[in-house]
Amino acid sequence: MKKLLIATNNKGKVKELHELLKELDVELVTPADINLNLDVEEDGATYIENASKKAIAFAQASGLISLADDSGLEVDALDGAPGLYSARYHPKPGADDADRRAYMIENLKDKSRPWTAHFHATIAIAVPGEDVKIADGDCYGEIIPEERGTGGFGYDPIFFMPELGKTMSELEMEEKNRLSHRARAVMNAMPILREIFFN
Ligand code: ITT
Repeated sequence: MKKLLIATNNKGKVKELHELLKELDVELVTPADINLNLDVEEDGATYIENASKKAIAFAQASGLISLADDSGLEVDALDGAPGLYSARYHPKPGADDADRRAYMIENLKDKSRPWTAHFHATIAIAVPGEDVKIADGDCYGEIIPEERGTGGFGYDPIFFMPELGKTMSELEMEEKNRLSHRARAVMNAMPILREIFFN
């Protein structure tokens, strides 16, 4: 069976992508499965550049078809920040997801609500020796000042989805995987993946 490497070091993404990519019916492999320890510097100016860089680096290091995700949270009252820099959105090195959520709320507290925001995900697929293929997805909601829920990762506990009356952390994984930016990006990537693996 052909293999697809889920090219990310983020455990939350690995879990979600594993579920989302199951229906493709190829063998899914994580960096840990093949003892691959690779940290790619994310110095691109766009999600596409960073996702492509990660997918290419993992494909080159493993020889496997590789799928990377570059994503972020864009908050309107913060002029689209942290966006591309969502994983590093804190002045102190060593900060974790909880520190970043608290920092975001601190930066928003004097701005009028609702704090509308959206998640964006760009997926890049690298086939060794071929051009990178891209797909993306978005998910709209708002930031709330208190944490709710225990699921997901990153900014999920403060990302509220008004039409559901729940934060992303309060969704079952199956529900997040129908509605999220990453779910939409994977859905848009499916025809590309089917072409790569089955044509
Ligand atoms: P890899 O590069 O190894 O994939 P990373 O965490 O560094 O892992 P990104 O550079 O794409 O990945 O950073 C995206 C950040 O955006 C992530 O660390 C979270 O803080 C946030 N984020 C992305 N998707 C999210 C989601 O579904 N729920 C909550 N936060 C999310």
